[in-house]
Amino acid sequence: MTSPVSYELVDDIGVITVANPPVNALSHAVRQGIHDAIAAAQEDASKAVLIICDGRTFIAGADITEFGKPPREPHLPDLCNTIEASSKPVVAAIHGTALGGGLEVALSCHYRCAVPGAKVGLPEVKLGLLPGAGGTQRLPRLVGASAALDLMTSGNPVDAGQAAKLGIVDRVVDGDLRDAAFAWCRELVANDAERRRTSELAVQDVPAGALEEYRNTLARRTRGQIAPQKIIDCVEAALSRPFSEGLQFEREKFIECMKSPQSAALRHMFFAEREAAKIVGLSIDTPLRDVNKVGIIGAGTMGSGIAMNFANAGMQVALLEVDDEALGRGLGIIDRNYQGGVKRGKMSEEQALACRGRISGTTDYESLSDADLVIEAVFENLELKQEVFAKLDAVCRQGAILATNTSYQDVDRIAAATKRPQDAIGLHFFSPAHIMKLLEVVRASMTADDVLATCMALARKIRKTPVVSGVCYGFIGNRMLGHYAREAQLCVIEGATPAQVDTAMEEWGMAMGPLAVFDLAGLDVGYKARQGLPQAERGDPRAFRVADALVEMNRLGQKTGAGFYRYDPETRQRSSDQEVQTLIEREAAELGVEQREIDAEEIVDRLLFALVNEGMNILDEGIAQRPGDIDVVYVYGYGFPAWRGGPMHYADAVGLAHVLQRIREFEQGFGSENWTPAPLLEKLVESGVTLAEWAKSKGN
Ligand code: 3H9
Repeated sequence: MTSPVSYELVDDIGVITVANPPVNALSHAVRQGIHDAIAAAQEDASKAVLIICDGRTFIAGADITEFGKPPREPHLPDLCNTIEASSKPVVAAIHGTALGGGLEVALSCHYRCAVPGAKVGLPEVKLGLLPGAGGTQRLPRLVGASAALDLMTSGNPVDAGQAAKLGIVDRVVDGDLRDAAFAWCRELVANDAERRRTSELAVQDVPAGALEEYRNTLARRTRGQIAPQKIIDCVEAALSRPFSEGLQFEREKFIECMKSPQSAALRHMFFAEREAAKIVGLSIDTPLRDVNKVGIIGAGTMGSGIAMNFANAGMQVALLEVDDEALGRGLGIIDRNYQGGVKRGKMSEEQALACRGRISGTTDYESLSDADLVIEAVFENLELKQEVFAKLDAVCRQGAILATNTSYQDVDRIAAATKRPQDAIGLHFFSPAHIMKLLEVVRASMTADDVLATCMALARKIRKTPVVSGVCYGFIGNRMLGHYAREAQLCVIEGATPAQVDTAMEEWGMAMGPLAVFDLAGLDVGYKARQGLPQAERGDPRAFRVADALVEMNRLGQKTGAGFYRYDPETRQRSSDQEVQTLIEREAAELGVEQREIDAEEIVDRLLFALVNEGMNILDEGIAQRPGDIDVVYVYGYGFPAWRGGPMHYADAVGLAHVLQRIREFEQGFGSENWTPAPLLEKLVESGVTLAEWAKSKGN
């Protein structure tokens, strides 16, 4: 097999070229190749060595697919030491992204240059890891402990300009990178430049107490996660120990992280997110439709947020409302959102103006006649949505994509209101639509392949994470949420306080407890959705007694200052409310439910396993393509902690047999109406197969 690393002597420069597409990850063959090339350079006539990469990027890190497999020499930390120990100056020439182990290789070189568009960073924390090839020891020596901590605990990359300011790269070079790097190598040789070894630099001390303060702030920001704290441990070691000891310490901490369930969950999420973009049975060569002009119907909070996504990606947007007053309100929301973005430093004033300039308002359907994509975001009502689609059918050009942003309704029935159901699709955005990453792409029974492929590509263009869902009530996310919400509210009726339910879930890792989320979304939203359903389809009537009563008391949640909680008008801080407690006890008494103590474990298991059980049904019915897709929906759309890996990965992690056992206990205790084990779960447990194995066996 040919090596992905080549070495050649060009005049007196030894050139190591890495060519390991797609991202030049440091597979065993790459590590071996660089190791051999450095060794060869020590013996030949080269006077300097250049490490450069082919393709779209410099080395983007260790090869994540090798994690968990038996390690093979040369190990990356040793390779970095070998590079640094070279008797000839080594220069890294960076383009694209030098990430993780890739940056660690560069930090081991004696000099670094980069093109202006390059980015560098240590994103290991996003995989539940820490830089494990000397990064935690070399970066603080190069840029100081404080900047190194920020880079490593955020995991966010910096651009070449910032990297130069920080001292990570020495030169930002214009023009052809190879030519510029060559010229620099010659200059270094001519000047008999020293071998600058980062490991030999002294670490700048930090003020007393600064690390502890950093630790505490980070503990609050990254609640429950172990890798960020271990990064601080390593920086502490860099400050207090000789380099070699620091490196040893880093190795131990890296291995601890690597073996942790948190890293397994985050690595699962890394691949799940990328897998979700792939559609089973759809060729990657499916032609795409051109989308330059987008129409949005309905300028409420949702429609306005959706419009901003497309404008931010450079597309023209026409926002349609029934009259000028409603239109003015919608455009006002957009103005305020852009002003907020500028204030928070998310975009410059000029960028905001340019984006806002791409959005025009209209009250006339005719002005959508040249749109390439129209998304309706009107009130959640089937007849109304069908009416809108019929109007679109009349005015839109042939080939335009007609999308509905419905959260629950049957996309097939909406599509049937047109004579072109093949052009119809669901695009379910999450609120606030200009911020939330998730986009459920609902494939209706007649949706054409090129419509689906175009929407998946478009999602990436507007920086969303798309997941394909089949048609069913609530699609993947909200259908599962119904079961989670039911259990949360039943726990309350049975004796847990709203605060106990929310705290249990938040301590477990959810961004926000379920009842606080309902208050945030508005209790009237669920209320109206329930009213729109036939009685038989509303679910367990005991579950919604309290929420319905709160709506009838005009306690709609945060927007009225009260819902399951009372809210401070200034800080929006929630506090428990005796009035709600009295209401709960009264409803429980009327239902004949004897209230009892419910511990956090029961709350967590009931809520999460209700999600998992319905997730299994969704997989069995083919509504979701694979378990990882469900995990992406929950992590990107519902505040599920990424370090738990989404509900389906979590089920695998705690063991499907345990999940089934708990569900059977709940079935015994609470009845089979809410708790019938999903047939797929029973089947997997019976055959001793994990969900991940099952997905793999199906080729997913
Ligand atoms: C590390 O370095 C640990 C060390 O400190 C210590 C070790 C001892 N490995 O994202 P894309 C695949 S931890 C294997 O769609 P983009 C990816 O799965 C690592 N495969 O492209 C996808 O495959 P497919 C630290 C990888 O242009 C394909 O490449 N580094 C890796 O949107 C294209 O990826 C990181 O965490 C990898 N490292 O974005 C960087 N990276 O086509 C992780 C990607 O089959 N990578 N693949 O679906 C990224 O952030 C992005 O991929 C990158 C490109 C920005 C580079």
